[in-house]
Amino acid sequence: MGVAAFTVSPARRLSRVPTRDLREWIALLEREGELVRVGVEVDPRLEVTEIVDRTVGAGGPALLFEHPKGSELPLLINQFGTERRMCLAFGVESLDDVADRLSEILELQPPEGLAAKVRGLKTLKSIADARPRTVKRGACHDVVVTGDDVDLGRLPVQTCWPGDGGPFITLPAVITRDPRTGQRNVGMYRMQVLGPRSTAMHWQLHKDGRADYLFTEGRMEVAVALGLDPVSAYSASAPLPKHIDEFMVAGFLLGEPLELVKGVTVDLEVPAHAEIVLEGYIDKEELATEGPFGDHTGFYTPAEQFPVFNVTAITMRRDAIYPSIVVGKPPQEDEWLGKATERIFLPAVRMTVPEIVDYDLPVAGAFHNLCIVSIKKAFPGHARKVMHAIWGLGMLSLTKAIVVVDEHVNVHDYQEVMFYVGANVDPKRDVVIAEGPLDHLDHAPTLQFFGGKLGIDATAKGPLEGAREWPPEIEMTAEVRELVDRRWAEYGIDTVPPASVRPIRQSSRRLLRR
Ligand SMILES: Cc1cc2nc3c(=O)[nH]c(=O)nc-3n(C[C@H](O)[C@H](O)[C@H](O)COP(=O)(O)O)c2cc1C
Ligand SMILES: [Mn+2]
Repeated sequence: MGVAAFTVSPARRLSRVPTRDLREWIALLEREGELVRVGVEVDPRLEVTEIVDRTVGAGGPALLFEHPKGSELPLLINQFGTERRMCLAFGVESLDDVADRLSEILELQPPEGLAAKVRGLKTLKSIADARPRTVKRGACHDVVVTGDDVDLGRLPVQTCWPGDGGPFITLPAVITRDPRTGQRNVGMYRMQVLGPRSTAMHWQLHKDGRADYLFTEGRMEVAVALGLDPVSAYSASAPLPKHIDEFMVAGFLLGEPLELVKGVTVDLEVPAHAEIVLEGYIDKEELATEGPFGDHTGFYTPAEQFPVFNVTAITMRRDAIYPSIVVGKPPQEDEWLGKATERIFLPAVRMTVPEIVDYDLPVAGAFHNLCIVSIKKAFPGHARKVMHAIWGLGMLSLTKAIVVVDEHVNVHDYQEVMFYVGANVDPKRDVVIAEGPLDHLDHAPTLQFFGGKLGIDATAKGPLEGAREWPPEIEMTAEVRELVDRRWAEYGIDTVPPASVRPIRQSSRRLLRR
C-alpha cells in the first residue's frame, strides 16, 4: 500500500457505531428484538444444538441460555445467525458497506483537489488509529483463577452432536505470536475440552496459528479470548494474510483501537473487554486425539492428532457470559460469518484479479467446495486465467470447483448460473480438471489435503476458443417492455405483476426465476 497515495472516494459513513463489548452487543440485540432469553434449564449436551438448529433454520433470534445445566455462566448463541444481525454487528446497512470501507484503503489514488486530500488523510488516519492499544487494567481480569484451581468444567461448553468426541469450545479467538517476528495472530480454532486444565487446539494445516506453532521450539504461549464484541470475534475467523494482525483489522472496522491488557500468566495481550480469557501454553511434542467432531462440512471429521493446550489461568469479567456456535450440515449460524468474509474480501480479491466482477461461495458448498465467479471477459482463455488465479489466492486456493460466468450474470442467482452452465458449456472444451491443495476437512479426495479441482467455463466463447458463431440471447425490446408496463392495467391480468423497466440483461433473469 503506497503511503503517498490517497483515496478520492467519499468516506463511507457507518449507519451506527459498532458495539464495544459482548454486553453492549447483547443489549443492542435485545433492543432490536433480536434476542430471546431462555430462562429454563437447558443441557449444553445436544439439547442446545437441537434448539439452535431449529432457530437458525427459521431465521430466528440470538439465544441467551440463562441456566445451562451444570454451569453458573449463561451461554450466548446464534448472535450471527441472520444477515440483519451481521449488519447490526458491523453497524452497516449492507455487508457491502464494510467492503467499501476496505476498498477505500486498497484503492488509494492520488487525490485531486483539497476535499479529496482531506478525505485521503482521514482514511490514512483511520488506518493509523486501528492499531490496538495496551491499557493497564481490563474488566476481563475482574476474576482471576490460576494453577490447580482452574476448572474448564465450570464453563457451559457444548457437546454439539451425538458422535462428537467430547465438549468443544466453538467460538474462541486464539492469540499466538510468530516466534520469529513477534507478530500477533488471532484465529478461530475449536478446542475440545480434554480435562479440567487442558484442551486440544484444532488449527488446521493451512492456518496461521499452526504456522506459529511449527516455527516454535519447545513451549509456546497461547491466550484464548471468549465473549468479544462481534466485530473482533468475526475478525478471528477472517482469512487475512499471516503478517496482518486480526485485532488491527478489528480496530479499523470498529473505527477505534481495540484495548488490550497483558495476560496474568502469559506474555501476550488479550482484549480488555473479553468475557473470559484462557491463558496457557502448548508444548511442541504434546499431542492428543482430537475429535470426532460434527463439522461445518455436514459430516463428522474423524479423530486426528492435534496439540494440547494447557491452561494456566482463567480470567473473567464479573457475571461472565460464555459464547458458543454450532456448526453442522449447512446452513448453520456460521453461514453469515462466511458471507461476511465473502463480501468484505471482494475488494481484496479484485485488487489482485481486477477482471472479477463478483463472486459467490454457496453456503451449501461449505464455502470451499464451490466458487461462482463473474468476469469481464477480454481474451480467449480468460476464464481459465481467472480459475488459476483463484486456485492461487490465499484461502480461496483451497476451492474445489469454480464456475466462471460473464459479467452480466448474477452469481448469487444459482438458477441463472445453472442456465449458463447448461447452455454455454461444451464439457469437452470448457471443463478444466486440475490438482492442488484441498481443505483439511474435505473427506472426498483420495488423499487428505490434496486432490482434484474442477473448473467450468460457462462464459460465451469466441472463435479463437474453438467455438462456432455464438448466437444472440433472446431479449424483448425496451420499447415493447415499456409499452406493456404502461398498458398493464388495461389487460386485466391481476395475478402476474407487471415487470418494471429492467436493464436488457435482467429480463431473462426474471423468466428463469418463474
Ligand atoms: C465457527 C468457526 C469455527 C472454526 N473452526 C476452525 C477450526 O477448528 N480450525 C481451523 O483451522 N479453522 C477453523 N475455522 C476457520 C478459521 O477461523 C479461519 O480459517 C481463520 O482465517 C483462521 O485464522 P488464521 O488465518 O489467522 O489462521 C473456523 C471458523 C469459524 C467461523
Ligand atoms: Mn491470521
